[in-house]
This record gives sequence, C-alpha cells and structure tokens, in this order.
Amino acid sequence: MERTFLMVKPDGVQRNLIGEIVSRFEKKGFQLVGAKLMHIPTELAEQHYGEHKERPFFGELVDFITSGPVFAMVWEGENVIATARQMMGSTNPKDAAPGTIRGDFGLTVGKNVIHGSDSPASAAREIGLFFKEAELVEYKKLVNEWVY
Ligand code: 3AN
Repeated sequence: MERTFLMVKPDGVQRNLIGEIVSRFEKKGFQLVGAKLMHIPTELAEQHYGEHKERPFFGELVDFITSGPVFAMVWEGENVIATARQMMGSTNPKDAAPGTIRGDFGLTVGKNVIHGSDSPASAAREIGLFFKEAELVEYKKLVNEWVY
C-alpha cells in the first residue's frame, strides 16, 4: 500500500476547493490518513521546493506557497502516487485534460491549485517534511471489505 503527499495550494484554499478536491480522492477509493490547514514557513517552503532552487521562478514559487494557508494531506492506497498525479492533470493547466483537477479548476502554471508527490522517493521526503509520524492515522474502513 502506497502513501502520497498532496496539498491544496493557497489559490485552491482561497477558492473554496478543499472539499471538492478531498471529495475526488475519497470517491476514487483512497484513504485519508493525515490532514492539516497550515501556513507554510519560508524555510519549509524552500526545503519542499529544493529541487527547483536554480529555476528562475523559485522565488515566485516560495512567495506564492507561503502567501496563504494550504491544506496538506497524506493519502493511502494502491498506486496512489501515480493515480493522484493523473487525477491532478498536467503541471500547466492549459495542457491539463478536462476532468482533471487542474484541467477543471486551474488557469496558470503558477497557481495550479494542487501539489502532489511525483515519485515514491519524493512522497517519503514530503510526508516527512510536513507530518510527524504521530499525526498520521492508521485505521480500517468499517463500511465493507471492498473499500480501503
Ligand atoms: P508538478 O507540481 O506538476 O510536479 P513541477 O515539479 O515541475 O510540477 O513544478 C513545481 C511547481 O512549480 C508547479 N506546481 C508549478 O506551480 C511551479 N512551476 C512550474 N513551472 C513554472 C513556471 N514556468 N513558472 C512558474 N511556476 C512554475
């Protein structure tokens, strides 16, 4: 069973999209194991986006992600890392297919509504940056054996 780190960015929070986004992953069948609304401190933003340090938009990226609260989440399920990326759509919303989160709600690459880990290594790194082990909840869904 895989885990991934997903985050509704400040534009998504301001536009009241937390519920819509959580709902999509719940309905898909994934399980929420951790979540919090938070302001990202600058140091954490710089660590999180460390791989983009040399890119021209790094400053802009850090300014934006620290500009307002984000909704940070950990989701669990089979192939959740790659499937969540598919559900998010392409990085640039102009290329994102309708039906994806960025295709339905995003307009520009800077403000593209959601972040999601792109590999098992980045998922482990990002979950560790944003959550303490004790903030992640292990539980079994009691509904029936067909849902996680
Ligand atoms: P993704 O979030 O789809 O993994 P990355 O890792 O290539 O995309 O980029 C990280 C973040 O940097 C993106 N979510 C996007 O908001 C921002 N970004 C990427 N390219 C640009 C750009 N040309 N100008 C401004 N921001 C950008």
